[in-house]
Amino acid sequence: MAEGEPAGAAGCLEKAEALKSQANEYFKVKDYENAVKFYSDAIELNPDNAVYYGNRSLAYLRTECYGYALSDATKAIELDKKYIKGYYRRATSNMALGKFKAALRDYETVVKVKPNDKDAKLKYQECNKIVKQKAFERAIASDEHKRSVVDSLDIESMTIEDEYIGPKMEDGKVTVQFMTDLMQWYKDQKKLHRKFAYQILVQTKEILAKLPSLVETVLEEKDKITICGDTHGQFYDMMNIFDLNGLPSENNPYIFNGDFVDRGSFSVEVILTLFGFKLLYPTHFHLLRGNHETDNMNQIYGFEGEVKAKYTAQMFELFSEVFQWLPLAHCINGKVLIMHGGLFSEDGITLEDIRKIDRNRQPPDSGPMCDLLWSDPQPQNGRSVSKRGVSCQFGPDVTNKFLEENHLDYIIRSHEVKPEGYEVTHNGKCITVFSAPNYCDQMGNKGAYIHLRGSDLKPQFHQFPAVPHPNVKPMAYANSLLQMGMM
Ligand SMILES: [Mn+2]
Repeated sequence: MAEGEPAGAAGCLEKAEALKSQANEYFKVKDYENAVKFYSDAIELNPDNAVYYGNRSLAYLRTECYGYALSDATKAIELDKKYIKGYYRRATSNMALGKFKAALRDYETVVKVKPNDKDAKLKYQECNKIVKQKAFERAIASDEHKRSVVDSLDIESMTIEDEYIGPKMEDGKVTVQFMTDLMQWYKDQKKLHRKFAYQILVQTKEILAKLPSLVETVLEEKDKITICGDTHGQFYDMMNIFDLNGLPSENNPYIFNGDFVDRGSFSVEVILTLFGFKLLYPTHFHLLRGNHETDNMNQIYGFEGEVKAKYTAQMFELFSEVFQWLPLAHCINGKVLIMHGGLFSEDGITLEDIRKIDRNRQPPDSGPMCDLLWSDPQPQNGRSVSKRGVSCQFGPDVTNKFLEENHLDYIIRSHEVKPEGYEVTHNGKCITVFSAPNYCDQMGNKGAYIHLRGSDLKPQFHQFPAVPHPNVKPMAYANSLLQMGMM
């Protein structure tokens, strides 16, 4: 404290420091919401301390608010050009947003400032590798039509070794027996033979490619359907859903609302089980695309690494092709619309616009396809900049207008972890459901799924706790630059 400064200001700075310490305590026990709140209070009292922004940026990173994390890190650097953590955090935010070149610039700065720092050098090299690989991928992608992996596969000639005692498809078909065996096999941490994995992928691609971008189904008076949110590679929790709610069947239909893979380290098990059920019950088991069924996300959040570890890079490419055919939205009885993210950055989008989306691609940076996968609701009216740095946040007035114009009752979306596993907002018109309990082994949230009955289409919520899983940590296959501890 400089001498002669008024006591009031000193008191203010002291108070800000106390708030920061409190925020740090919340951060330590992973209460990121309160951490953000207290860092924000500290910033209000003293807006010139780079550390407050740097710390809040980290709390935002942990809650996947990459847009906010990015702007806080930028502010921290503005306030203190020598604040190294600011550069790390901005780089991490950019990595998470798939902006690898921007991330590289920050790692470069750190290496220049701290030439003897081994960790900084390692991160720089790792990021540089990704930037070069991306440039290479762009170069080959421009060669006219990309050939499908399917054309270069010779599944028939893949032999099943005598030692293999795992589940077997029958005449190339998924059966109830195969699915039962597969789930047990996976619970025992065994690997499905690559021949069957490829068969599942090729057949799933064929089925999905025939579906429209907006799937429309009818739920009869007496029927019930179960809607699940994000599962994120938490295979054992997904098995628990089937234990509690029954296996999928024609009498027990399901919708899984995207984000099947990444983060959780049993993503291969989750996705091949889901695809298996899609093949077994094509009209009673529905899958929608999430923002994690995309190349950018899979590259950093673990799925690509996991497929390469358990199978091959070629198989990952085929997964990517299949993901591109996942439908983007599902409408039940013309009244309930389901999508992974939410509504749109502009007014006037109709169901017909969704039907017309040419979805067989990586999602663009903006527009209706991007919004369906990425947007979030907000409590205040209107729209605002997304905390994630992609798409937008939409208010209750936006939801009302969209529902009225399209003669819908309400929307169900996923995409955000909620303490209770679900959340009802926008006067009951916007429902969030999330089915990965204790997300990433650290959020302490419940999971939930929703029952809808044809008779009234009223959502009934069912919550469930996390179950134990074998000792493979979440993010075990993720890019090292993003692994939790390194942030
Ligand atoms: Mn998501």
